[in-house]
Amino acid sequence: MIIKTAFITGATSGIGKATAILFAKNKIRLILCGRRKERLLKLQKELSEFTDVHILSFDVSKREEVAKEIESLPVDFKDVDILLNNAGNAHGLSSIQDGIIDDWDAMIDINVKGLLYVSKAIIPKMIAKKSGFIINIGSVAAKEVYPNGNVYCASKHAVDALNKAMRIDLNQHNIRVSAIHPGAVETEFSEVRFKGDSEKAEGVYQGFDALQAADIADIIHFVVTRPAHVNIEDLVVYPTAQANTTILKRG
Ligand code: NDP
Ligand code: 8X3
Repeated sequence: MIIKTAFITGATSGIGKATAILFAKNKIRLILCGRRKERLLKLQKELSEFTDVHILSFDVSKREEVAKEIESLPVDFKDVDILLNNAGNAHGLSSIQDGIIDDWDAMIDINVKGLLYVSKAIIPKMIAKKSGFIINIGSVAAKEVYPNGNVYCASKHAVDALNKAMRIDLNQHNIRVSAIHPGAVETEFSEVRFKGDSEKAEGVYQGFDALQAADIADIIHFVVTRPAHVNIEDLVVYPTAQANTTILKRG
């Protein structure tokens, strides 16, 4: 097997972390990113028995930081084959009239602009070697709008549009682009959305079998291991109990 290198944003938790673990076990070399450096260091230590791991601690929404950190990659990690644009979160769940502008800024800055800043720094490396794979993590909120989801849904609709745009513009460079759009995945996502209110966050996943981060990692791994001539445009993945963003069978 050809050894590949994957660059994963949001590797400190949830879907990004689960993907890092699965990729490591499949001997994919890793560049793991996130703001919480102590978590990155711990994960690096754990996964080093399987593969080479480099860590970069930066905030995806800080344009200069993103460029500087990616520029700092050591020579043997500069050649990125897979970019997993995963870092992101929802901040708040309120009507448009009650929305908090700082929350809106956070979602647009991280989920949309952050994804763009990271992609802007990595894409030239892929163009230069005429190959690469970009996986964008959208959401079912990229496909539907639900009550009080307004700006989070808008940010993920933007990810859906950018996924399509990247595939069009990068087609001539032999770069594959795919998106995964999950429904409810039990991660720290709701802790962040509800700003540390654990009771509210835990309630989101009660009474049904939510998707786990490892389920999404498995799908990401499937997508990136298709033969070179196969590109999956996108996949929408729900837990069985969830029919769409508003219909969820509990109990
Ligand atoms: P988690 O909260 O568990 O993980 C979010 C990750 O994003 C963390 O590693 C966090 O790292 C990173 N992150 C957040 N903000 C920043 C930032 N400003 N700069 C750098 N990294 C950042 O949630 P999930 O694993 O569930 O979320 C991953 C992706 O999946 C997100 O894009 C989310 O929107 C999407 N998603 C989640 C669903 C769910 O139900 N859980 C469903 C559909 C989509 P750190 O804090 O260390 O920086
Ligand atoms: C996370 C899933 O339904 O809370 O993107 O938007 S949802």
